[in-house]
Amino acid sequence: MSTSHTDLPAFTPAEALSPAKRVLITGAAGQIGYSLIPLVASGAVCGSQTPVDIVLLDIPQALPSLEGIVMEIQDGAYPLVRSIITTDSLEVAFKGTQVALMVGGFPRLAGMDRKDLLTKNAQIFVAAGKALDQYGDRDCKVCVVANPANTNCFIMKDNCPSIPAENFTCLTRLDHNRALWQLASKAKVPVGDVARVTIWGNHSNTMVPDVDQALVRTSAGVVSARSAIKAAMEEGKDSDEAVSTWISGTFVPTVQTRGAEVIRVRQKSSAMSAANAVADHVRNWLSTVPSERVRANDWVSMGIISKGEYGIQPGLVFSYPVQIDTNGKIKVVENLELSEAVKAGLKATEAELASERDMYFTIKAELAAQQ
Ligand code: NAX
Repeated sequence: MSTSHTDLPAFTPAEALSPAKRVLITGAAGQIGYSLIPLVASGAVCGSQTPVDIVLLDIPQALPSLEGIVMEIQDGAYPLVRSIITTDSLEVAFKGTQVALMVGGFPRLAGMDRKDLLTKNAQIFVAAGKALDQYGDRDCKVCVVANPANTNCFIMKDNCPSIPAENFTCLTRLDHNRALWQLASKAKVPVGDVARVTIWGNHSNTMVPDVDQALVRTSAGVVSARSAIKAAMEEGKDSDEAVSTWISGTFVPTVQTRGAEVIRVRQKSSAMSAANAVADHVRNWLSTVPSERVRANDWVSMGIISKGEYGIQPGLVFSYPVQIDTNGKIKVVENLELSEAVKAGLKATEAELASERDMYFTIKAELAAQQ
């Protein structure tokens, strides 16, 4: 085929694109930021048809490094990127923000206990919540990544009364994806042939990975996870008891402690898979392209503000199995029959979240008394 230089290139018609979104990434100069920014720029986060105005926030010392990242975004020549801003100002960062990816936080240093860590991060998320309340888009969608993710999300909402509670979420998709892979590999199927796994509760070691409702596509058809695991086990070891032992003794602790294991092996935390999980979480929620949403008759795990589903205290940010309609409305999958082990796990992870929330209320009172 020959191309005449007088023919116009096939530029994407403007009407083929969705309205642009202003996307804030906090902690943009950090490890996850470096893996996440190209995913935002390429459309893997907000959807492949959605242009983005990218806003990168970090602390003042990190601004020079952000300038280098801006050069790299420019050099990526991403067709969806309309503009790039770097800042250390909350006002600039949150002005008109439509998607807030809250990655920046204070790391756990040697000798810090949970309350010290929560105090440092509470200050960051109180300020972020207030800034979003004051400057953000009224329908801004929030995904909190920085740990303690569920409670940081709780704190942000507590300081942002003007934006609906259903817009606040935290990331448990990395745990969900880890569970998918562990189950697929045990059942000896590709990961895309696994559906309906759930992560319940806190993004911490008390999370409850649950495969009781999971389905696996095998050569024998679509079967329960337990049947698929049993069929893939060595002959003679393929008992129901062996399946239960693998789930409680290998699968659950592997998923719960995977983050620490990656640090042990890689000597750095799991930034690439975390960024990929943020992309999955937000794209499934916000993309305008149907194939980029949650698969029909499947679900994903998200930390959301509980309305009391499954007996959890309302207001806690709790990871549930969710489906998302075409308007981006997140709905908990209800009426699942839970095993006694899962029910007990839910109580324990709920108790941990309630204690983190109460610790925050103490910190809030102490901060108020100092003013
Ligand atoms: P890094 O320490 O590499 O980056 C954090 C960035 O945040 C730094 O650039 C720092 O300057 C910035 N920062 C600190 N205070 C800030 C503030 N007040 N405003 C804006 N930026 C600020 O950590 P990274 O590996 O990127 O991890 C980021 C967070 O994700 C951590 O809290 C980590 O624990 C959490 N994670 C959460 C996961 C989840 O599934 N929810 C999994 C991955 C990760 O562990």
